[in-house]
Order: sequence, then structure tokens, then C-alpha cells
Amino acid sequence: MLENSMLYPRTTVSRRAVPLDGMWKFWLDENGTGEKDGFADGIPGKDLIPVPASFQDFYTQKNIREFAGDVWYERDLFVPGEWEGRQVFLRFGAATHRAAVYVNGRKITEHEGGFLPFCADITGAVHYDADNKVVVKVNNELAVTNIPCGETITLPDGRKMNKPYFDFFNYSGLQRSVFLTALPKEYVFDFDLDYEIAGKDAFLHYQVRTTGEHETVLWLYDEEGRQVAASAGKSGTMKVENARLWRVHDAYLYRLVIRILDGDALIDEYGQEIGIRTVEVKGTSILLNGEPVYLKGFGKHEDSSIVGRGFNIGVMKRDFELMKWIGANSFRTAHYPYSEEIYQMADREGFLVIDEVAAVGLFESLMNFMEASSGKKTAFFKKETTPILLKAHKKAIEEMITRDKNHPCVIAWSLLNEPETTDEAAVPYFKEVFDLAHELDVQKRPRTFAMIMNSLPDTCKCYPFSDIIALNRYYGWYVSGGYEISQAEVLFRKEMDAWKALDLNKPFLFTEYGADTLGTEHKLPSVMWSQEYQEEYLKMTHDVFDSYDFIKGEQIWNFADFQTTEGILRVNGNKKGVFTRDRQPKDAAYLLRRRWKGLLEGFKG
Ligand code: GCB
Repeated sequence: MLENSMLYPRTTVSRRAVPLDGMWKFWLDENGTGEKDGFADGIPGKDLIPVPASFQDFYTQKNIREFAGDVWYERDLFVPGEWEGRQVFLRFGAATHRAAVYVNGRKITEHEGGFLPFCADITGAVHYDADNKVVVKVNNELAVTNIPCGETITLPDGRKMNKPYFDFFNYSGLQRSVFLTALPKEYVFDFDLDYEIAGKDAFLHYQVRTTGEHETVLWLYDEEGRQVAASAGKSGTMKVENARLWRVHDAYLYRLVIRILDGDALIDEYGQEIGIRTVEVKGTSILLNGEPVYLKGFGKHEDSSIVGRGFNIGVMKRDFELMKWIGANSFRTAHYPYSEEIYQMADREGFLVIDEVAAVGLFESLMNFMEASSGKKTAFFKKETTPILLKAHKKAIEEMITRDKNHPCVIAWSLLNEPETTDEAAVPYFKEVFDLAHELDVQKRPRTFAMIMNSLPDTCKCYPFSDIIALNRYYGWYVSGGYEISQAEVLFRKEMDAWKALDLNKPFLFTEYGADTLGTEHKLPSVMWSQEYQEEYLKMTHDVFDSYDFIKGEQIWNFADFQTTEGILRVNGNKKGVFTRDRQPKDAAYLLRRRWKGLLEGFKG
């Protein structure tokens, strides 16, 4: 059970939420002595850095960009006197990958895991009507005991260096908004919603958790602000007559308001936009409101110039406009839960989201996507430290589901990306994470994991756990690329025929396929890396998709070019984007647009 509420901070009649975004003091702890040198009381220097943002791409020194270790943030915090007697929290959207929070020199809390929110209860540590000092130590070292997995090595000159087991730059820092919040002592902590559609009406089953015993009441308002249902009690059902359903690109949002009352007096109020919809897997179909849907879209990243993985509201807006333009209806939050504002936007815009926890790099290799294609086998889950990893992984699943479960956009949970699945040791590990997701989600949304190239019908021990079989496949890129593309197609079809022969009666989804393409390169006839080849590759791949009825979606890798660690396989980043990193279309974007605009929502339904 989580210690702190994961609800998004909002100001209401009973609550206050003050964003602390802006310039914070910043210090890179190159000697790793911050703790001993008393940084908890205040950090050295005068350097300022924006929050939210990754710290890496602001500076001109490579040792800052590549830094592995502790970085420290500091700012003053004025806490209004009227807040005395309330519960006062600092609420971090995320701190990558772990953090310790100090207020006025006192350690308040620690948090492990870089992509989910946490609160520091500072009620007893602050001076009211006065300035206070907040210091946050953020550490970005990678290990096999935490997600995402990697290692931290020490170079001969004594500097530490991160070695990710994954293919995106290890951006870190305070990458999401920080809020100062004040809540009443008794407050709405969490709630769960589940829907049932009955003809024109809908039933909304709910459960509310509060921190006290007073009466809880719920109101539901439509988009015009008219009250359409109400109920009392911490659990129950509301009937919504003539319910407007939440649909793809036609997202009707009701507003749920939860109040805690003491007689006529209001103790707490929390409101959130919700969408009435059901999600289900039946046979080989993915059903939204009982109707089949074919997923078209992307694996994405939170990644942009200068701010790195920092939440960027402008980039978010542009991304949604491009996704609408191209005819996409969905995306996967590869390879970590995204900023909460992105799910709010997906709710509003009617996009279907596969929400992925940061369990990436669970494969013994620095370039797992390459080595897996070569058929190399390892037993990642046999390590002595696996139980520690599992614990961190389960905690992240709990935090993700608690945070995101009430977003109508979230239609499935992706519990791992490209783990090692060919050794039996993976099976008990998978069982734990898949069971946990099922137990935590009252909506029992489909669960999946993205399967690496060597997780094949005859080698993968874990696909039976998935409700949707999600494949990451690169036939024509990592396998038989270029002039050999006809060979790639033969191998691809051979694999798909083998899946077909298993007759799993489950939907298949391509969570990755793609070819690195330089936005600057044209070549007739094509060569790999040219825009012409990206189109050739896509035509072949789509032909294969269209040959199998059980394939119920395609999410190309990647929406946009993104930063990775430097290396011989990456030209200043991964270039599989359909859009460049500054969000302009490559030629393939027009091909995809023609295809996706032409496919019916219920294609192959
Ligand atoms: C994968 C990984 C993704 C990589 C991609 C690639 O299989 O899941 O993180 O970026 O391949 O481009 O190689």
C-alpha cells in the first residue's frame, strides 16, 4: 500500500497546489562528498538551472553531460501562515532515478525510481509565514537492481560513467514539475472507477479511499457543467443515463467531484475529468466500448532538444497535432511512464495509450536489441540480485497503476520492454508482475510486454502471460536489411506463420518496427539510412501486417528521432523517427498518413 496519495495536485476549495517550476540552484557533486559536506543545509555555488528539465544538455562540458552520480538542487520556499494545521507536501512529478529531500537541513524522504511521482510530507519541518530551504539530492546511477537496468562503471581517471542496457540517453534530474501542496488533515487519497455500459446508459462503479471516517459524496457533471449523477458512500454505483461514451478522437469527458463532508461543512474536495468507456480483449480483438479497434501509432519517447527528457508543454502540443495529422490513434509510453500532463492531453484528444513501466534493459547486454537479434541467450533472471530488482519493479507497477488507472486513455499496461524470456528463470518473475497488475487494476485492463527479436514462438517462455501479444520486430533493418529485404520478408512471414500455427486466439500488436533514416539523405535507388529505404521497408512490413487477421495494430518505432548514448550504431541518436527530433516530417510520414487515414477504426475487426 502506497504511503502517499498519487492524485495529481490541484487547487480546490479545500486544497492548494503551487507549482515550484522555475530556476533552482544546482550543483554537480563530482567528488561525491555532498552528504559529508553538509549540502543538506545548502549547496555551494550560484549556478541556476530550470526545473523541469534534464540537466545534461544545457552545458558545454562533456563531463557534465555524461555525469554519473549525485546532483543537488536547492530553492527557497515560502509557506503561507494560513496553511498551519494543514498537511503540507512537496510533490515531485519525478526525480530520475532516485532522490532524497531535505527541508531546513532535515531529511524528509527518499524515493527510488525515476519516472513516477512521490510526496515529501513537510508539515512538521517547515516554518510558517517564513522562508524555508528545500534541498534535493538526485542520483542518476544505473544498476541491475533497479529499473531501467544498466551499470555504472569507473573509468581509469576515476570518473563514473553510466552504461545503460537500453537505447535512450540516460537523461536525469528533476524532469517534471514540483508542487507545494496543502491538504486538509482528512482528504481524498485515492479512488478507483470501473464502467459498465447498458444500452444507452452506463454504470460507474466506484471506490474512494480517504484518510478519515467522514461521509464521502460524489457528483458527476457533464461537459456543460450539468449534474448528471450523484452518490454517497465510499463505494457504490452511479447510473449515468444516456451516457456519452469516451471514443477515439471523440473524447467526451465528465467531471467527477469527490467531497468529504462533516454535516454541511466541506472537509475536502477533489475533482478530475473522467471518460466512460470499456476496454476488453476478446478472441483476437481489442474492443473499446464493445467495438473492435485497430491501433495505429507510435512508440514514443519524452525527448527534445535542450531540455532532454524534461516535460515540455510546447513539444507535447506539437506531438499531439502531428499524431492527429498523420491519422494515429494510439501510442505506447516507451520506455517509462510519461509526465501526467501527457495522459491528461490524451484523455482530451481521445488517444489510446499503452502505459509502460520503466522495466527496460532486463537483458544481459549493453546493446540488447542487437544481440537478441543474433540469437544470443542469457539468463537475466537468475542473478542473485533478481529479488531486489523484482521488488523495485513491483513498486513501480503499483505506483504507475495507482497514478494512471483513472485515465480513460490508458487501455493496457506494458509491464516490460524486451526482457530476456528464453530461460525458465523468467517465468516466476513474469508471473509476479503480471499477477500484480491484474490485482491492482479494478478495470482488469489487458496486460502485455514488448517482445524482443529472439522471443519467438519456439523460444519464448513468457508470451502466455500477455493478453495482447506485442512484438518488436526489425526484419529488413537488424535482420536482412537493404537489398536483402526480400529475404527479410521471407523470414518475417515464417515467424508470423509459426505464430498463426499456434492459434493463440489473442490479438497481436507490433509495438516496434522501423528503420533508421537520416532526414538529410536521399538516394535513388535506395540505400539503408535513406528516406527511400524507410519507405521500402514500411511497404514490405505493412504487406506482412495485412496478411494476418490476428494482427490488430501497428505502432512504429519511433515517433521522432531521439537522443541515445554515443556509439557506432547511433549517429548522434536513434534516427528511426517518422519525424525529426525537431518534429518535421520525413518522407515516410506521408506514406503512413495515406495508410492510416485509409484504415477504418475497426480494421480487421
Ligand atoms: C528496440 C528497443 C528500443 C530501441 C529500438 C531500436 O527493440 O525496444 O528501445 O530504440 O529497438 O531502434 O533498436
